[in-house]
This record gives sequence, structure tokens and C-alpha cells, in this order.
Amino acid sequence: MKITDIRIFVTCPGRNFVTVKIYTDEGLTGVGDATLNGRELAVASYLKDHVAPCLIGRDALCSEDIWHYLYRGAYWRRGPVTMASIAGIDTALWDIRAKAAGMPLYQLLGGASRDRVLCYTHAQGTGISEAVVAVGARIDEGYLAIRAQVGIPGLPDIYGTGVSGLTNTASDNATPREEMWSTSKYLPRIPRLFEALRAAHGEEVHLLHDVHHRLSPIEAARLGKDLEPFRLFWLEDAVPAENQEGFRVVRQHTTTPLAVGEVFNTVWDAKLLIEEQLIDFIRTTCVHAGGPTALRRIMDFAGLHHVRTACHGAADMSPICLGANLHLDLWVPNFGIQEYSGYTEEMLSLFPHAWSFSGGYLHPGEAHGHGVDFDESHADEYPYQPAYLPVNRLEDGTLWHW
Ligand code: EZ4
Ligand code: CO
Repeated sequence: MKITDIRIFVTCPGRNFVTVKIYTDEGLTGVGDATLNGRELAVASYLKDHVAPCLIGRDALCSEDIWHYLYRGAYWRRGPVTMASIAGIDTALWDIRAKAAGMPLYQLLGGASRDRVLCYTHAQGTGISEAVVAVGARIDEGYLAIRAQVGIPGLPDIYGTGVSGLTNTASDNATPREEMWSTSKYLPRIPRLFEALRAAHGEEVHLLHDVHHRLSPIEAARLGKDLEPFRLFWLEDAVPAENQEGFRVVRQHTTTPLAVGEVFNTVWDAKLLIEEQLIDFIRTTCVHAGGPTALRRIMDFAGLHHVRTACHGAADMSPICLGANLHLDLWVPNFGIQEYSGYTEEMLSLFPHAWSFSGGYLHPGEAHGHGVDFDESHADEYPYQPAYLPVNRLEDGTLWHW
């Protein structure tokens, strides 16, 4: 089965998505997500100018060889632009392989290890009482696991609160918005949030929190300790993880479970974290970690070391990424949870999908392939719009981690 064409679409149905579509001489097509929020056009150029021309005429079923051809063959390995590009191709090729086999993708991986996939969603408030109400609304919608974020008195809206964590598109955001951060104001605030959440909603609901890489190891250790009475499902991205050894300090001091890895591109970014069992959940996801070929290797490596999976699933990865993740989630023995922050109707209209949500769980569906399509006939209606993630500064103006 030969690859006859590869087309790259950058569309903005509310936010920018990079979509790869591969066509074959047998009429089968496959789609993959290659979105890299804030750097979409770099990935599109990498694919159009450097990848697609090298793949025309190759066997669409040789996805393993094509993965290594793109990873080793570039000489310049790793990095978010390269790995999102490889992911777009690899996800589309797995879609084609599963369609050719006449099966949903999870069947090719080894079949279902569970009936359904536990997911968590987001809730937030500028104030604690608002966050408590928002979490309650999510519980009423059927969610069993909820990530809670809250604003900090004396600071404008921070990550994950107000509107800032949810939208970053276009018109109002053609250059990165600037947010403000204070660790000393943040640290005592978060335990008060979870104290209020447990008092209002009880012990059963799974509660999560995302630090978004803003603390030092010893500060994160303190926060983990302070949160222990409230039994979090996890504390996410407690410190910037370029320095994997930093997690040793956090780990030594707290029994709050730790999750990290949404910005990782390869297993090398998490090798020490996993081998030393410094984390409980690895957050690598299809689009940023090189597609199903690479992600399942990371998942198996994690499984050997008692680390469970927790694919990143915020709305700045397309519904194709979520669909592909769900097949890996249904199969992987060491599954933990799947992030699911949802999509607008406009986004979903461009990406018809077989996955479904019910009672706090997702399922990838039984469609052949990964079950998510791309309606290219409407692509022109949603042209790319410049948009960036925010940047973050301390109160004195120092640029900080966002
Ligand atoms: O900020 O996907 O856990 N989810 C997150 C996300 C990230 C965005 C960055 O592009 O941290 O909301
Ligand atoms: Co996160």
C-alpha cells in the first residue's frame, strides 16, 4: 500500500490545530494530530517542506521503519517541532493500518484491558467558594475526577483560573498575554482550596492540582506535605522537569502522588524519573511524544517501574490526539487516568469522532482506525489565526515559568 499524498491543514475552529492526512493508492486514508500550541506553522513547514516529499511512494504499512527514518534520519533528534511532526505522520499511519486490518486501533495493540477509560476534567474559580461551586457542577455532570485551580488574592488571574487557562486564541492574543506570579502568595492558598473542597464534596471524588512547573523542589515538597490531609489523586508538574533529579527532593518529603511530563517529547526526558520511581504518573501524550509507536514504548517502560499512564488531554491537542490516546488507554495494562477538558461543538464539527463520554469515563468506540476523522471540505472556513500561550512574570518583572 503506497503513500500517494500527504496534506497538512492548519485550522482554527476556536483554536489552532495542525492536522496531517495521508492518502494511499488503495484508497485508505489516515489522519494524525501534529498541533504544537503557539508554534503551529513551524510544524506545518517541517511536515510540508521536509517530511512529506520524502515519504511519497513509501509503504504506508511500514510505520515502524518510517518512524526511525524520521527520528534517526533527521540527524537532529528530539525537540517539540520534530516530535509533533513525527507524531502526526505516525498517528495517521496507525489509523491506516487499523482500517486495513478492519479493527479499532486498540485491538492491534493487544485488545482492551478494561471496559472504559477513567478521565478527569478541569474546574476553577477566582475565589475558593467559586471553585467549590465549579467542582460541584462537574460532579453533577458525572465526573469522578476533577482538577481544581484557584486565583490568588493580590494577583490578576493566574494559570487555570478565570478565562486564562481555557482560551488563548487569536484576536485578543496575537502576542503572548503577560500573567503575574508570586510563590509566597500561592503556597498557603492551595491547601485552603482543598480543605474547602473536601469539606463541601467529601472524600470520594478524585481531586487533582496542576502547579504548572512554578515551584522549586523544596517549595514543591512543602506543598505536597501540606496537601497530604486532603488526599489528592496527584500534584502535577510540581517543578520544571528539565532537571529530573529535582524530583528526588520532592519525593523524599511527601506521600502526595506526583505526575509530570506533558511537555516531554521522548522517553529520554523521563528516563531517570521512571527508573528511580520518582513519579506516580507519566503525562506524555500522542502528539507531543512521537505518536503511538513511541508512546506505547514509554508506557511499557513506565509499567516496568510501577508508573501509571496519564495522557495530557487539554483542548490544545486536537480531537484526533484524544481519540488516539483513548486506544492506548484502553489497552495499556498500567493505565492511570486520561485528561479530558472537552471541545466546543465547532471544534467537534471539524473532527467527527467515534469516542464517547459517559458517567466520568471515556471509550474510543469501535470504528476501524482510531475513530476520529477530519472534515477537510470545511477546512477553508477556519484559517489559522496567530495565537500564543501566555508568559509569566514575578511581581518585580522577572520572567518566570508559565
Ligand atoms: O497548559 O495544554 O494539564 N494541562 C495543562 C494544559 C497546558 C496546555 C499548554 O499548551 O497543563 O492546560
Ligand atoms: Co498540566
